[in-house]
Amino acid sequence: RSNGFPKDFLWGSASAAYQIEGAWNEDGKGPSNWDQFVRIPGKTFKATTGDKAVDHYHRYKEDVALMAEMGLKTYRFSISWPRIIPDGNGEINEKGLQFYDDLINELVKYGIVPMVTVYHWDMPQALEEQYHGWESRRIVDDFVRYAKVLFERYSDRVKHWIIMNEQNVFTGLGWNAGMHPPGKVDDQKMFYQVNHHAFMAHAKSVIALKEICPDAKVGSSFAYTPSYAFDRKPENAMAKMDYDDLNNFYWMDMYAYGRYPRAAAAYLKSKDLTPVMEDGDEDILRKAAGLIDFMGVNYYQSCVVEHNPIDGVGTTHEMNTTGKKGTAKVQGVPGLYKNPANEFLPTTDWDWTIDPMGLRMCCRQITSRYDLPIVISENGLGAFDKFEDGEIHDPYRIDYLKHHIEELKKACDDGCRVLAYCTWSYTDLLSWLNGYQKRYGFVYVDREEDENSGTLNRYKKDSYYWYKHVIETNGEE
Ligand code: BGP
Repeated sequence: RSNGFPKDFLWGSASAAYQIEGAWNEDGKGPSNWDQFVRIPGKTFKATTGDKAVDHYHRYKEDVALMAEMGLKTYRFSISWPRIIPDGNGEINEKGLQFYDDLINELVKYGIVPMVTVYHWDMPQALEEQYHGWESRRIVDDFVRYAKVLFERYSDRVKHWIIMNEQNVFTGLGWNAGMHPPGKVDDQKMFYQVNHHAFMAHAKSVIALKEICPDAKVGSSFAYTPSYAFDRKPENAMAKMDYDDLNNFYWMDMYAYGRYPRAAAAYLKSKDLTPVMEDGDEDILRKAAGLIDFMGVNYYQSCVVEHNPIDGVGTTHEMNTTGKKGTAKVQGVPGLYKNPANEFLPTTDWDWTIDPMGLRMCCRQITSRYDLPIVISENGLGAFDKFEDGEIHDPYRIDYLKHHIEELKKACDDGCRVLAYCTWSYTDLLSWLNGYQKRYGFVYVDREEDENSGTLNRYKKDSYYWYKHVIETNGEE
């Protein structure tokens, strides 16, 4: 018998400050690492910036009204650190705090549950200049101070908190692939050190939140890419184990258990990559692990893992950021694994594998390894949309989401405790590396790469009406 989604299931949608707000230098906001990074020629698609983004900063009321009309149960958004503390560790900017007060109040007015991400990648640029941001241990205290400002101000109305968004992505692209700030390439040693700092920032923030607001629910969101062994050759099954330990469990074990997978720790030691830790860190990490309420999962795709010889392929420093299908390259870690394409699954125009069952597998894996509740904090399809006489027909997006929701329902029937499902994204927004042409929203925004293009007006896509119905029927349709 199918029970389906729980009655109080949180049907939601998500965004991040830099990708929607704009108003990059208004009301006292300081510059972020992303404000700086997008200005380096060649770093992002057509050097698109979030200066104006989709102007959510000025249009938040209109956006929230559209959410209310849709019947959205929860809205996940992030807070911009440089809006709250412009130089990262100095004065607090009341106007920045006020903006999120207004947004939260607007959501609460319509009965939409606010789900807040503390860090979705926009760090005050001043911290980069003071001590190289995440590379320095000093960031931990500055981060926790910032997080506490948020908890003290908003936790009367905000009960769902996500501390970190995709720590694996911002560190991997920032210190290995050179595609996110600070744009470092193949700096493995620093990659693991930076991750230790981010784990400490996460852990100390979790502990602080529970002191300030014991009934808050907290976790971090992980970009989970579940894997398949290439075939039944034992060396490929072994490569899959290496992949999972180093790419998935490395983060999730730390959030859930406060320690690294043993095989990953042993690998780091053998390569002299073990991060420097301070006395007491392990206790703090374990304490926070005991306090988290859920595992946040951002799911887009699965991957294939094949053994990779020592002289095999390494990290790609290029990605398909144009939407020209078939331009993505295979990447891997020499001596361990590589990730060839999966010929059994279709792909998006940006070469992301489409695999709805992978979402159910993520939930099953988390349930058996950690037995934690799960928040699906992102899932969605990036696509080119066509605007025709005020209408946007996006059956491909409906199809993508429909199949993922069906698999999520099966995960619930399997006994996984799924609390929420947030699509990426609510309105169209800036895709970090792929510009505005890669669209994810239920709500179309009239703009292109050029800052002066378009009216920024909002239009409902077909998927908007479809998701409204999904919510009304609690996922039965
Ligand atoms: C996740 C990020 C989001 C969002 C999404 C889509 O990694 O948390 O911020 O951008 O991916 O990715 P992209 O914009 O690269 O298509």
